[in-house]
Amino acid sequence: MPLRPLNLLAALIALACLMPAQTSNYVKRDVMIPMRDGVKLHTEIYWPKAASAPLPFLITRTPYGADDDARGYSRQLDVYRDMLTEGYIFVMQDIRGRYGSEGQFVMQRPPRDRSVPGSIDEGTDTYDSIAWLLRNVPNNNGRAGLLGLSYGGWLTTMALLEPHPALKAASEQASPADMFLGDDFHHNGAFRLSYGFEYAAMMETGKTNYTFHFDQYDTYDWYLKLGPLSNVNAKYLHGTLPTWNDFVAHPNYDEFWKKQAFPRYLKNLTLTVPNLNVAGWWDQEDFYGPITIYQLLEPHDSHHYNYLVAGPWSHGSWESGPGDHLGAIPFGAPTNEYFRVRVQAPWFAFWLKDKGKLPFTKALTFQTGSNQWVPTAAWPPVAGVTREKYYFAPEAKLATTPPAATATTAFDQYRSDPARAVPYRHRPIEETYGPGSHWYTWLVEDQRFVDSRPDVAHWSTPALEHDVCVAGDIVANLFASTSGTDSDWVAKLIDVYPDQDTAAPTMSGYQLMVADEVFRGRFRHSFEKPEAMVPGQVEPYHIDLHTNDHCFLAGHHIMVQVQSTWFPIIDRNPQTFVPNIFQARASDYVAADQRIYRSPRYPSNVELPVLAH
Ligand code: PG9
Repeated sequence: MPLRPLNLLAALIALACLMPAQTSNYVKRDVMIPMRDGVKLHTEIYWPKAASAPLPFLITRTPYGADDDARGYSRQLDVYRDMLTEGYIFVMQDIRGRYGSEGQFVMQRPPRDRSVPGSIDEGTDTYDSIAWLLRNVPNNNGRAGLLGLSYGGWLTTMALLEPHPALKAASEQASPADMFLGDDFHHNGAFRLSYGFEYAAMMETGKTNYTFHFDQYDTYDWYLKLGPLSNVNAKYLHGTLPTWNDFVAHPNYDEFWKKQAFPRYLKNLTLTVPNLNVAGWWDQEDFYGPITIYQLLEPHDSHHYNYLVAGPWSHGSWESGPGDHLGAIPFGAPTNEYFRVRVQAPWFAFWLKDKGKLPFTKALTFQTGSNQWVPTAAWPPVAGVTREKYYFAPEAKLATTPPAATATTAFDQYRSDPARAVPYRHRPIEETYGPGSHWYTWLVEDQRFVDSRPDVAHWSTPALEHDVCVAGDIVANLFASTSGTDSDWVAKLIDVYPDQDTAAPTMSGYQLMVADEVFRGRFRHSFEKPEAMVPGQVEPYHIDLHTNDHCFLAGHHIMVQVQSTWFPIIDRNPQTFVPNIFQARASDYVAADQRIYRSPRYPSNVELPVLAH
């Protein structure tokens, strides 16, 4: 994640406060550290001038550059602003092939084959860097900590596969875990078009970040006019970006995706390094990742080194600012600061400096709605939780009782037309990381902007008589059919505020999306082997809406929305089955009639882990 304009602004303000008093307290060294294959990585080392005792290293590795200011100090130092006084040797390193480092950049280079002597990956680069730092930087205490956000989180997780013995604490934050199933590039096989295209262009056009030039401010229009995905290479990229070419060549969950995804490597790994997994409930890029990494490591965490923090955050928002709200949603307290000061700083001090005690024992989640931090001994919690189904019912209602026996063929129907795709956020849809972009908070946007569209179906409860708090895994169980031969199903769980919210009038009727996901129908039986759908045939779809911790307060409504386009974050499903959607023709994109069933035989519902009240 490059510094976003919002983050950048916050970073600049913060840095203005830090400078020169704080940053000039550091001696900076710029070095090229040799790796085992001779490639040298550009590294900045910041040593606190006043330090008398030996200090641990705190390392961040990044593909986005250290982003030095006019005085040559990395703006990334701001990430540590609440840890500066503690005393660390801060290290920032450009990964292979990016910014000042030698070698070749490979998007999420898969773990190495250990049987090949001298083979490298991002884990060995971290290992070699730590070894060099221990030997070449005087007055270190022999310990290293590693943390990073998103791509940096993924680099951190990679370093846990073959960790250097001096690595004593790590924190993967918003790391992707599987780019086909749940993170930046696809969700359940549905391609994340705007993100995938813009990110590939940013990373692979040159050695430093590049911004693709759109000739339209509202990229919704641009992507619609683009037409079939084959036009990306035909008109713009001409086969120059390896990552885009990989998207085209690997439309299914094949070895290309599996060998870079974490399940294979983490499912039997016993952590030997304490790791703090950090996730944001409204992370628009990588929420699946940190939760999945935590879950993969949990069954064999015999040293009790696997920890989880989840807060009311967008992607990495916890790194800067107070965090007392996200978009229009207030949290009643500065949650970002809480994390940085009360969790992250003591966490590293404990493991790297033997100071203080750990801030919590296993998992710490921020329960939204009630707006409180809740420590738990295990996540998801089991005690006091019952799985309750809320069934789709006639007249757009959501009911706690299953459909009546008389309702034999009941369904709701809408027409999904790829030519009139539902926007995923308010238009204009600015380029993802462009000026004024609303990318960072789109998951908390008021969903009323689409609820009256004829191609968005919805069901909701009456006003709740008491709070309904959910903690754990949410699933949308849809029974659906299409008149086409391929289809996407997008399910959204929404907290609808009271029609007249006397406590917060401007929030009256607000539709806050709490959980959401897309499922590409062709993969309903297998992500490896897509299959055409049979027109009119009802099929079950169990859509994982992921884990959550949220209270629907008394007076609010629980709503579910279902739609079949979510554009351009998700590419348009042609709704005609073709072997590879990246090679679909314009004529393959057709409108289809979608039915969501709510009969005794096909009781579509959303399943919630409800806490006893
Ligand atoms: N979400 C970004 C990313 C991580 C890993 C691979 C591709 C993209 C990021 O913010 O770094």
